[in-house]
Amino acid sequence: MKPSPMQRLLICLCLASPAAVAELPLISDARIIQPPPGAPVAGGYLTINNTSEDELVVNGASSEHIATVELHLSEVVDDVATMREMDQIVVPAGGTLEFKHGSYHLMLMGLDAPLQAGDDVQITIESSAGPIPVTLPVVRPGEHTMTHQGSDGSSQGHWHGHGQEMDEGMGKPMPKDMTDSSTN
Ligand SMILES: [Cu+2]
Repeated sequence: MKPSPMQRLLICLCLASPAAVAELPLISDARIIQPPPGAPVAGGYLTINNTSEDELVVNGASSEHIATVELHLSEVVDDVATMREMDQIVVPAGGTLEFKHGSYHLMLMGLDAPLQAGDDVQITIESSAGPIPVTLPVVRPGEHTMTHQGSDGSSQGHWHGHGQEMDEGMGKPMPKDMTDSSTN
């Protein structure tokens, strides 16, 4: 007897789901750069190693304690640093993708409490392999990272705690050298 389309579908689903669960990518170097005091946003970084034989599509992120977590890509267009929200980010089969300064990052927005070095933030990354739970420790800006802070932490704040990625909003260009002073 030939299997009905519904039976075939069920067989496919049964075969597919255990593999999908087992093939979560490896996450390393997860971290959030401690934002300046009062900043409503922060940048999160991590490295995703897709060990599976399938392309991994990252298509969202969320956190219980943070209003909005977006996938962002920083880039320099016509000498101006901008960033935009990505609907999805693809990590090829067997490939590694590094979220880092000046490139892909998690944009944590609407922080209701200050993030301090030593805190841990739980973020769930949505992907084609299923939800990926990640713990991101908050760290101070590294010495290798230039820290550009505005004179007013509560101002036009859309920052990452370091230079070049400051931006007032999605895709809206701002001069790279807009601010360069220490916190008052
Ligand atoms: Cu961003």
